Amino acid sequence: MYKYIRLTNTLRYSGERINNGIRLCCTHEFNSNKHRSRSHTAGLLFGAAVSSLLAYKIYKENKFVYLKEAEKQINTDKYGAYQPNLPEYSLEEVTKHATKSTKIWVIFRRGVYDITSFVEEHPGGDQIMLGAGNSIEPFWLLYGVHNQIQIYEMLEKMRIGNISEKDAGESVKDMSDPYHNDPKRHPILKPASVKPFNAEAPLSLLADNFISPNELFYVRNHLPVPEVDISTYELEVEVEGTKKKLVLSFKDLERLQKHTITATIMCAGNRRSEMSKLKTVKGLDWGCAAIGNATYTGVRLRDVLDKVGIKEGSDYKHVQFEGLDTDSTGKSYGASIPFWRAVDKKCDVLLAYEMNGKPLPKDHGFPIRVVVPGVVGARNVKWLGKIVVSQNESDSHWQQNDYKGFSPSIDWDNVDFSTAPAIQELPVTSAICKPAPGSTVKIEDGCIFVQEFSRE
Ligand SMILES: Nc1nc2c(c(=O)[nH]1)N[C@H]1C(S)=C(S)[C@@H](COP(=O)(O)O)O[C@H]1N2
Ligand SMILES: [Mo]
Repeated sequence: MYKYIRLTNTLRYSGERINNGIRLCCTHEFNSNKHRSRSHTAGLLFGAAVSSLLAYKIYKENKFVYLKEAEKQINTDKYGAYQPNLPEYSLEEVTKHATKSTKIWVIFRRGVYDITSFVEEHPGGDQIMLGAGNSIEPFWLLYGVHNQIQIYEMLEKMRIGNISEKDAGESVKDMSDPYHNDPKRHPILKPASVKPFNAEAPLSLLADNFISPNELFYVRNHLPVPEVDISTYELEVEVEGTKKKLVLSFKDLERLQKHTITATIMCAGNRRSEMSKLKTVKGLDWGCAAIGNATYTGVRLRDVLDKVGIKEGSDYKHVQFEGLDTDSTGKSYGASIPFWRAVDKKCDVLLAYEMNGKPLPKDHGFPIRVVVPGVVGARNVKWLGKIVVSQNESDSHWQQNDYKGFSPSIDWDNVDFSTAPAIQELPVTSAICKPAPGSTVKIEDGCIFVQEFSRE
């Protein structure tokens, strides 16, 4: 329900839905008896149709933004460069320093660093531990988000020496770019990070379509996009603690009863840039468009579980999903949802192979992704490789040490992830897509026209 929308701190507006948006009228100057309220229908209500001319203009503008982003390369050559005044270590020597008791050393380019104190002060920083006693470069190639001057500066403060010339570059010698399989993207997607690829469409275009076109649908990848051959693709289904097991090919899945749903998927980080205006929030700086609404076709998860002998009412607590995308240690992206949701017919949890009537695009999980209507994006696992019915939640980093909510008094120095439940449902949200924030609008008869989305 909405009654008032606050656009400024001093004026109140009442809104009236007209076919493709809302007419907002200032209730200070105009008859306040005219306030109206109406309930939104469930799902995403994107206002419709704006002239293609405007769309083209925005397209061009954003193409430019995209190009500017791509050019914004930072020069980091001086970090990790050889420093003649510091001692030299062999790789063998560095590998002896991989735990807190021996001190934790890492290599970056020619530099050797003692990061023990950093690891102690940042308990959540376990990704840096992947490189303990060796080079962190293979991991940094994977997590492009680290490519920031502040991080290089911080590392350089922990510098203790140089790696010997003989051993320098050893760990990245045979490493091609792990992102070389990533697909081509529509240039209108504004990347918040390129490797891994994370991008949203301009907010104003989001409001043009109730169903978000595949090309404009936001992309949130934590890792490189895996290359999957549909003819050899296999989905494993396991029931923990039993011998029940099923392996399904893509054709097997296609043979099961086909089901189509319309669902909204939103990233938990959507609108983080607005939150950061109040208090800096760690993570990708998403605008308002890390959300999309699509039709998905595939098979119900409950039908697949039924095939392995698991029915509604069975005594299990969670269903875990593993993606085929892996980090440099071979660990895959993973998440889980409560068992009851996985088997409840009304919850419509789907293993989707089509998005908006087309085969699932590579960025959105080709050939199979989980779609969990009403549940945070992070649990909608893409490139699905394995399903495990279990008494436990997924032990993945993204289920245990990320995607959890804390009170404002908790910060990165005092956060204990084990104290909060993993996010499943997200709160209701709505945002004005047009006019854009900060733009000047024409007031007609005391009213302006806005287009918005809401997600319930
Ligand atoms: N395998 C896998 N599944 C994943 C992710 C991922 O990185 N790997 N990202 C998750 C997150 S955080 C979100 S918000 C959604 C994004 O889905 P989309 O890229 O199709 O919009 O996918 C989820 N599923
Ligand atoms: Mo997300």
